[in-house]
Amino acid sequence: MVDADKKQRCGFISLVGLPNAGKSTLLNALVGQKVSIVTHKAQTTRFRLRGIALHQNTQMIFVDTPGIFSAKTTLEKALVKDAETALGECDLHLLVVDVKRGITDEVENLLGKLKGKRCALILNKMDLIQKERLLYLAKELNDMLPFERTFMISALNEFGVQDIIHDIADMLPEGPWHYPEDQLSDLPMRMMAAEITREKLFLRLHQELPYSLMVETESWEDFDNGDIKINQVIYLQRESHKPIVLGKNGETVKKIGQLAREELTKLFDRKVHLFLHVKVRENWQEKPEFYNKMGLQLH
Ligand SMILES: Nc1nc2c(ncn2[C@@H]2O[C@H](COP(=O)(O)OP(=O)(O)OP(=O)(O)O)[C@@H](O)[C@H]2O)c(=O)[nH]1
Ligand SMILES: [Mg+2]
Repeated sequence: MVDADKKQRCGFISLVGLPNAGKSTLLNALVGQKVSIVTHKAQTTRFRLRGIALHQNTQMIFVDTPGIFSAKTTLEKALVKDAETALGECDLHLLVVDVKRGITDEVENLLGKLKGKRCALILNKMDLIQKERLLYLAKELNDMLPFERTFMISALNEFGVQDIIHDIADMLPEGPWHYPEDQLSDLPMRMMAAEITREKLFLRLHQELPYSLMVETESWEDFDNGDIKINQVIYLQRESHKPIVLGKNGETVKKIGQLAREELTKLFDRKVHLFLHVKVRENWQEKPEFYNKMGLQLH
């Protein structure tokens, strides 16, 4: 409940960590609705996106980011650069660590980048390890960087998530809210729709293929009866990927379209007619215009 006599607070809180740590799962749990796609594969998130939660008079703007790691390809470098932007922009940083994987060189590298900033530690996936190991990790990581708070959670089971909201609200500065009270995300619907299709592609396709494609919502039509017609293009890097994405008699892309349509229908609470078109753009990952479409920068 909003207390009219209490001053408003508002702040930006980054969710940073290695790929696959559970940042997007946590964002969705914090917001209470799916705003960021999640898969079991690393490097699912491709750009910063905001999810908004309210606690009493505080508006908390969580910024989900791509995982930070030692990037090699052009796309990977753009993802990491985008994530690192959040380190300069936010009032507070939540370092999300997958406790099953523990403290790796890349975690240590990230701790270096967080030095001197306001940080809290999120030990995620606590459902996967013993309590003694959890306590050991909490101590080790706090010895390396003194965190203002440490939370032990399971984002997947939404365990410990409300404690984060409750505890960090007071850490944010006083100031007017940035977004209307009912807004949950800054992602335009066309991009959300493209993300849902990309999630289904990630879940359905294997090896390097999901990483070498992108999805764009090309057109969106609202009909008088409430239905939505969406045309999307799936861009592939190579001609040889096309038969795999299409599948025998087009079955693979049909299944992906069906799964995306079902989820979009639920999400928008309207009937969705989704049409997927597969196009090859050799080496799109080297072309700036594709990064612009994704809200990223090439260099
Ligand atoms: N067991 C367990 N799995 C989890 C938990 N949180 C997330 N996961 C799983 O971890 C995987 C990665 O989750 P994401 O939320 O996509 O991770 P991410 O950090 O956003 O990954 P990138 O976007 O690739 O950087 C998914 O399969 C999740 O279901 C948890 O608390 N426990
Ligand atoms: Mg993610």
